[in-house]
Amino acid sequence: MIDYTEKIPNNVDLGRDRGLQRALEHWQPAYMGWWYDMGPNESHNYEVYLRTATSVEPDGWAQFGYVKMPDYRWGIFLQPRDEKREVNFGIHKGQAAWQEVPGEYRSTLRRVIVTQGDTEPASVEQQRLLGSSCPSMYDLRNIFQVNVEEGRHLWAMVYLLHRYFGRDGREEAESLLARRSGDADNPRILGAFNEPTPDWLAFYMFTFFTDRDGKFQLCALAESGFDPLSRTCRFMLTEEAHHMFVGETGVTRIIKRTCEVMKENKLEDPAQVRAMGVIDLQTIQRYLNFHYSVTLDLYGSDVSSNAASYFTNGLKGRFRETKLEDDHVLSEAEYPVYEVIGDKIVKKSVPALTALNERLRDDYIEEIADGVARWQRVIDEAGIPFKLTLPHKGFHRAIGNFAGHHISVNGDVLTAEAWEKRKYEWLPSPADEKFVQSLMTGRVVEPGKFANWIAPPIRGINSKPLDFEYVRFN
Ligand code: BYC
Repeated sequence: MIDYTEKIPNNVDLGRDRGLQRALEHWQPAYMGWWYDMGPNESHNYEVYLRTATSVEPDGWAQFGYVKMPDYRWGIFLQPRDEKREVNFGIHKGQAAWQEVPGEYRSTLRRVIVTQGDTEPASVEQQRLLGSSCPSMYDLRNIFQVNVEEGRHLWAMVYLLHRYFGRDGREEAESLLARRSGDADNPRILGAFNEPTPDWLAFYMFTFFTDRDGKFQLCALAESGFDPLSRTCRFMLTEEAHHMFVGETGVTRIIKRTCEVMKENKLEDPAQVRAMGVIDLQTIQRYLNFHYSVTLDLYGSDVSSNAASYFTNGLKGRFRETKLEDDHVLSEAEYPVYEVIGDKIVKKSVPALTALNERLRDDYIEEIADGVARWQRVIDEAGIPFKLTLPHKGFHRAIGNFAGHHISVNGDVLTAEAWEKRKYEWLPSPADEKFVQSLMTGRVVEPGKFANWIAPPIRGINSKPLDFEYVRFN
């Protein structure tokens, strides 16, 4: 169970390590300062129907109740330790999992933890203005739930930095509160976390696509031989599931509403669909293309010696590493990657060890394809002849073998001029964004009411009705 009588709720017996407790209690007001500045805008007095973790056991970790977000009990929750756990891959395979950081991997591990930690506050910053254009009280509550849990994920990484990395760790923890999404001088580390999330379609796409990168990266880190990192990530994954749910159902509901309006009014022309105050499927496809492609970049270069050494040294595994049936060392295996040669995309085989970023990206793509197929079903059920597709893996990429090339959604290699001419067939144009935002100029917060451009969800949160007062504005 988690001890909520402590200033910092935790299940790591924090009180026994006074130095660590003091260091974290020192970081806590800085975190709160960041939350007041960069957390959801104008929300500090709202009472929000939130879930809070009460236990890390799979059954019954959540308790629901009204909380003012600055009073949310951010804390440190690790999955219980398995005394028998081993390093399951790489050159240390078969050794007991490490409870302290091996000296030779200290800077690498710190870097991975900082990179992970940096994404969490970044996403809160990206979403901070969305409350003022929410489509319903239900959705407003959901974005706040996502935001407080991203805050907790930051706490999770900061705990590891403070507990295991001494002074450098404490400095990194401070820097996590100093960088800002999109800042010209001090941006967040990874590309996608510096892109704006200007509207709710972008928010749902982000939580579907980018939070799912979170899932896959956390799964890979949950395999780590560094046991505290593994245990932290395992608990974070239980929270991540809700974020992806918000994204998947959010887009589903937008598609559903558009399809209803198209069917009722027998419309297909996007301009006529827009005139009815809903988002045309073509625009949804362009948002999908954008969020998919910037998220693919988050997996890093197709061929990466960093990724090879993370794996070889037992720091970061593959997706579901222990379920895979091979030697878990990858000394002989090969893996296909793609590169652009002239005006062609060519497949080539490289040592699997160097292609681990690409492999994780491919695992991710498989899961994404299933989600997009579920969206497609909504369109098919409405009998509308429109096909949502995933663009080619090389489309609109800024990291890896496709960076610097212009690849169409179908995988054609284009000249810079051809790309410039056609890019807004595939990516949201300023006019598309302007249109989407024109639907979201104010917030809809009457209990049970939903904006015209989105269908209500099938059910409420924690079995509450849809017209439940999920947020009290005071
Ligand atoms: N943008 O060898 P490479 C989440 C850099 S999301 C900018 O390919 P590596 C969440 C790279 O840092 C999950 N730079 O990279 C979701 C390196 O820099 P240096 C986040 C990039 O190391 C929603 C250089 O390029 N977690 O949790 O194999 C809401 C060479 O690259 C990018 C993690 O990512 C980029 N996209 O792999 C809230 C897990 N990609 O050393 C939260 C931790 C690469 O040359 N991170 N670079 O200066 C990692 O495991 C790895 O750092 C990466 C990159 C997979 C990201």
